[in-house]
Amino acid sequence: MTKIMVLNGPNLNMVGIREKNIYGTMSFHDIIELIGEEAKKRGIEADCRQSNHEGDLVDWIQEAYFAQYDGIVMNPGAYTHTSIAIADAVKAIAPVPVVEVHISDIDEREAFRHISYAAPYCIAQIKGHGVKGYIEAMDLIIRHQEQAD
Ligand code: CA2
Repeated sequence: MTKIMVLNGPNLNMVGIREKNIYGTMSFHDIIELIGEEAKKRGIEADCRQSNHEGDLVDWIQEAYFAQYDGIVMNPGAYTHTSIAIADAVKAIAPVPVVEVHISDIDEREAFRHISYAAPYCIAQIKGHGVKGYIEAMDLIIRHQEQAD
């Protein structure tokens, strides 16, 4: 069975509680439940994780490689704009496909959010599509895997 890791970085557990105008009203718990339901519909497994710690995200990206996951859907939160360690980890696990997701459109926000260190090593970046961006990212990985088969 296709197995995808869904990684979320710092503060994503706060969506739906604060800054609803930017991130929407859906709680993080409900987002994870939705991703699980959509994965089930597609006959795949989504292993969803969230951490406020950069090293956890690096460890999980490496785990996805060693445990032979089929791909990663990743919203690194603010680490998107700061973390060379996460970018290096994504680069290191090639050719495992990684899709970067942002709920908000980072290019329409503050200048410091315009840079993503990991994006050059991802097969795609989805931004500003809200929560459905995670589902689109999952579909991109499924399609990518079908093309490889
Ligand atoms: O748009 C996205 O998905 C982001 O990755 C979300 C990050 C932000 O740092 C990125 O620039 C874009 C923030 C995660 C949620 O942070 C919250 C902060 C306050 C209240 C609720 C959520």
